Amino acid sequence: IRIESAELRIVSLPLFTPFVISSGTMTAKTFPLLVLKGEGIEGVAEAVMDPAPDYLEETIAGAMTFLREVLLPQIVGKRFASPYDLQPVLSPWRGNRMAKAVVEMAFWDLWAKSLGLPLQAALGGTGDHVDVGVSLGIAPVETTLERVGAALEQGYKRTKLKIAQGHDVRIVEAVRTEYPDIKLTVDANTDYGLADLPVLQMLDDFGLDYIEQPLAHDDIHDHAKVQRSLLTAICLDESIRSASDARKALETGAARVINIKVGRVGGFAEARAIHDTCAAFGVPVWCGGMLESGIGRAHNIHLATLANFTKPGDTSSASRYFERDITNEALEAHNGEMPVPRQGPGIGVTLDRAYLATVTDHAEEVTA
Ligand code: OSB
Ligand code: MG
Repeated sequence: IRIESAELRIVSLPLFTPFVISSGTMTAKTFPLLVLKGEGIEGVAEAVMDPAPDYLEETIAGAMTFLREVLLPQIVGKRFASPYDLQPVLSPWRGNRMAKAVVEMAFWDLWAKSLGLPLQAALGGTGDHVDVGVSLGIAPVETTLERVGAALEQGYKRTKLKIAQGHDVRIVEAVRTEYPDIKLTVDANTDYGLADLPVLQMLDDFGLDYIEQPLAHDDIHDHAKVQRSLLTAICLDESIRSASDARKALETGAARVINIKVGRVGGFAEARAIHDTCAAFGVPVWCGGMLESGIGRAHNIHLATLANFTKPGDTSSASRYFERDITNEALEAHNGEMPVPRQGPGIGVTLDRAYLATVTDHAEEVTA
């Protein structure tokens, strides 16, 4: 396929309620959106970096420059037979996996559409839905209990509580006391250190399915130390950027579960390699999220149909976050099952161009 042009936007969707995690608060979801065009087909993807480098190092401003000045000029006007042919363009550059991912993911959508296949089939996934749970931001105990109750009423299959220093044992204990049997997890988004081992060990009393990313974003070694002193499984998110990271984490016993976000790891080729590495170790994975719009959610759902995604993912209904989405198709879960979008081949959702225009902060075109 020859890429004839690229449309690059910054889109901002207001959130119903601020989403609070240990590393920051989001009041709107702002993201770069990329459309690759070729042979009468459009491939679409969104990037997951934030305006500020709070979750990982990349920023929207940095990514826009890197995309506009480096990556897109090497792609527009060129022909690529498959997503793997993008690797020579992407792999020479250090880091910047979120920026690389948006290019690779948009091309996967374009390529699957050119083959007339759902993205899921091009990736090797099966099934018509994926199991999902909710991720609940940091809030007072009462609010959290209400949110847990609402999520359970809607049938979500797992409840993940965001925790931070001083907002951990108390909140988990309150939820566990009210709901003794639910599948419960916590996500610290790197808020703890080795010195906090006693607090993490207290969490062992609550039958959590896993504790997500307790320590630093760039640290696998100390997670291995902590995992040896915990009964509860550690799940790594921020620390896993590649299949090589996954191998190191699993060889050293730093985690027993891995959260894969295709937008964090550089795209589907790397996401699948991580998935396969974990399968080889007998370690389950699940599909994380970054409060994506319908475009990124669709990518996540297709990925989560691969065989080793055996734990419920974070792709809950878009209506929990947004008044209105930029896709024509609503991505809504029922009883904790999110249907695989199948409005045509590729990601199976289409852009609502009229609404997109009203939530676009910036738009530019890259041509050959
Ligand atoms: O760590 O998984 C995370 C949202 C923003 C940044 C980091 C994370 C999250 C989530 C939300 O937990 C998951 C979602 O609903 O998309
Ligand atoms: Mg996380």
